[in-house]
Amino acid sequence: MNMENDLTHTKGTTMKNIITIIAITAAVSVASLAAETKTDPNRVKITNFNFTPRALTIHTGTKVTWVNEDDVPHTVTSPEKKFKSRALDTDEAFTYTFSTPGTYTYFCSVHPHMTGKIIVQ
Ligand SMILES: [Cu+2]
Repeated sequence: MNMENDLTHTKGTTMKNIITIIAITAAVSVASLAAETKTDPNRVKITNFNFTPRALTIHTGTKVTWVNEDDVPHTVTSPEKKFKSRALDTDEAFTYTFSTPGTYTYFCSVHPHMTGKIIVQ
């Protein structure tokens, strides 16, 4: 009788520990997912002489951040002169807030074959 009680008690404790571990794991996954979503959406990476994503769709009033991850300077230049960054060195960023709907093309003035597009809705 006594032994049976002990066994039940041990089982209960183990189960509780497992549930606690699952709960902690779930919380950590949610946290890392939130961090990813937070850093990403309105960011354009400049890597390997490309703007990534090449076309980005955003809502009116959104601030877009370009980050140069290449080891050569690039610019973010609007052909209609709506916005123009200076030459961005490695890890430097340029931001612009799009307050009017429309399609905005841009290119790198150092490497004009590098082009991208922001679609503001
Ligand atoms: Cu460039």
